[in-house]
Amino acid sequence: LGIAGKEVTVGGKNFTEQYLLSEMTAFLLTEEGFKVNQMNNLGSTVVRSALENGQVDLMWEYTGTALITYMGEEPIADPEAAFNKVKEVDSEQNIKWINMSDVNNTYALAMRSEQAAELGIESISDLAAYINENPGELTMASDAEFANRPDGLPGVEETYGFEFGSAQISQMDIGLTQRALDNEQVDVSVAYETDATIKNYDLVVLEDDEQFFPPYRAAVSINEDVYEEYPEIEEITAILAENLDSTIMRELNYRVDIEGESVSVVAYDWLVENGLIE
Ligand code: PBE
Repeated sequence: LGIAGKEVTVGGKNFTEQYLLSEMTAFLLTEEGFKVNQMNNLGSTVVRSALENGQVDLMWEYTGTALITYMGEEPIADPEAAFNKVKEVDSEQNIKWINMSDVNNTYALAMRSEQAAELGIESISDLAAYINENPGELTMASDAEFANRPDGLPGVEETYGFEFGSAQISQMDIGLTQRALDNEQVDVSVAYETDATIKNYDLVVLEDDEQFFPPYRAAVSINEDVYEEYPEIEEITAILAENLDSTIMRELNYRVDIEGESVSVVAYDWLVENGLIE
């Protein structure tokens, strides 16, 4: 650190929003004279380990993910309180949390509008009741993380009192789940709140009537030593936290996932359009 000039590694996960956040952060840091490396396309626990062991210096992480999946804490419904809790717990890990945004990328369960209406399913409670009356009938598309995380399907099933058998679950990339649902290969799919694909197909998001899913606000988690060496990173990344929200994020995801534009172009255009880089 420091000897060869300002250099940092930005980490990111394996879905469009994360590629965009990583790319925007890299553009902004580069503009401020940093040499930026990127380690993208990683699963949550992998990128988290990389942050813990110093291979990754900073990344955009979600409060709910850290709280429940990394820290094993109870969910906290209030976004600020959740942010304060992850800050507190991670201060012991040499990780600092800064710049919580209004981007709330929570998990959701989606169905085709028509089938949901036919079966009378509007909420996850309705789904649970249907599955309990008709065991083994409905199938589900899930990415590997949702199928296994405590804040994913196992927790949903426990809270709502139902179970998809393992034969009913098709695991696939998150980028494929909505299409599988639309194609009638499955009846239910995991979705991310900021996904562009929900509105592109005729899908409904089931109401989380037991409020199982906590807030998943995107915020910067950063290695404490790197932060102390380059405190200006707080102001540089604040630009994103101040300007992004779930609606904007969904539009940017839409340009990549539905319109097929590249992550770099979408990230760069948006920063320029908003006067955030020259
Ligand atoms: N999420 C929804 C997941 C993926 C999208 C934010 C809960 C996560 O990365 O933790």
